[in-house]
Amino acid sequence: MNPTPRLPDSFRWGASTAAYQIEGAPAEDGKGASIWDEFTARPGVIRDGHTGDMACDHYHRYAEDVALMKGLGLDAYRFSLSWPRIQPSGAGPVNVQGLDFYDRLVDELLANGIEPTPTLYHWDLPQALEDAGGWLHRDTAQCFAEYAAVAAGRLADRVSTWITLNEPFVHMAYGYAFGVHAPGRALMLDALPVAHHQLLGHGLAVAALRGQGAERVLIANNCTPVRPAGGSPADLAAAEAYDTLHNRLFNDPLFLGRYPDLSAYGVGDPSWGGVVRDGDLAAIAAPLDGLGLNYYNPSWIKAPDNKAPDNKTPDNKTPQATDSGLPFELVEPDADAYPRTAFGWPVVPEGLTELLLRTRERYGAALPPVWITESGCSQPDELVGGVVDDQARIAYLGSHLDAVAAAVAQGVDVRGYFTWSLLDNFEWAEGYHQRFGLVHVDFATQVRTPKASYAWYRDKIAAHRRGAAAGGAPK
Ligand code: IFM
Repeated sequence: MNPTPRLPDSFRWGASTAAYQIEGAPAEDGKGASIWDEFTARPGVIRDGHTGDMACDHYHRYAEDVALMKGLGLDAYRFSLSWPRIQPSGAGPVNVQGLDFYDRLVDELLANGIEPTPTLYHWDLPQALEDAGGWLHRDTAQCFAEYAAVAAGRLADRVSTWITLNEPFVHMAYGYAFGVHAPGRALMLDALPVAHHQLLGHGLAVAALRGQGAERVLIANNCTPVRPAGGSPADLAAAEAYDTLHNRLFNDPLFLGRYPDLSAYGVGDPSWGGVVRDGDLAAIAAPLDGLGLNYYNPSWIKAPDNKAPDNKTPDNKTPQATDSGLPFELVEPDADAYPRTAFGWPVVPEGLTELLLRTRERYGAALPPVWITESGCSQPDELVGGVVDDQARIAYLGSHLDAVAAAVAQGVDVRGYFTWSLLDNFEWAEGYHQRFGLVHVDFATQVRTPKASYAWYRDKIAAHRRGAAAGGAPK
């Protein structure tokens, strides 16, 4: 029997969060409104009317949270900067107090031996920019680059690794196409310019970050291995179309310098009707130091039925394409085929190996080193007698780390793993109903309780380091 492959000795261990999901303090110290502040105030859009107004109160409790990270022995912490905390209207005047907060956080991390790894944009666009057209508008890309320069101008003396965008696919699809996330626009295929303007913003931000001395720049794309639900030509074509929209649209321009064929979406013209301008693809394809991959599960795809539209989004899933004009339909695997998370998402660790191998196969030498920038699961965690015994999360993390090791053994250059998430937090349309953290948060009292998975991850990291120091990391 082959032993389970090892992770490289130099493998980096991390955890991820995002500003709106943990910070709270939505209007403190000069912060401007974001689209999530505005969206969550609308009745009926978030389960039980939850908002991120308090979240984990990380804005005030960051030192306690860094101590939790230190207890884990993290190498790196991935968090996001709130753009409207730094630039309240998204352009022009800078809010120095906002930068001061991230300055304190960065210093606290460094003092505890943890590498700060900020993401510039995790979906909390300044509301003022949304009012001017948001990511449908090309100028937002330029504003994003200016904000990147401001953030790096203050922090790049201590921050080496920067991530531009988080999951531009999800932001386009949920925020602008289906309207179940902020800014709540339901434009379906008319949301496509959001993809290009985010990617253009990314490319312009890469240059801005490097201009301020950033050493390493990545993007974090949410990717999924696409599996046709059946073997018919129609199912295979639908799977291709979904792969194009979810994965290739956001990776091809970075690593191939061109967009994939979007004819399945009625886009025949390479300029997308004037959206993609001369020079844009060169800017987007600026060399990167790494690709961040956020992985949760594969997608099973079949050819669309021509049935009535179903815009329900029960489990934070992409709404079904029906007579909406989309050339695919998402289907669920058999109920008993895989374990499920509390969200109902299938647990498919081998899908992560598959994703890494497919990504390497598609981009070959153009693919930079990969970091898993999110991987984790929501579970029905309960605090009983001061303990959260989240064995399902432990199994999830262990199997997904093994899946990374399997890809590494087949030659994929994976440098690190950030679990989602450090803390239970505000899970977007689901409010506080889905818990993803290694640390349980009581949202009424803000008491943090490390779960069993926290101790497991800590021990896993320590064992890996011991093995590396002894000349070969154990599994
Ligand atoms: O909580 C989110 C995160 O903000 C982006 N990636 C997926 C996570 C779980 O849904």
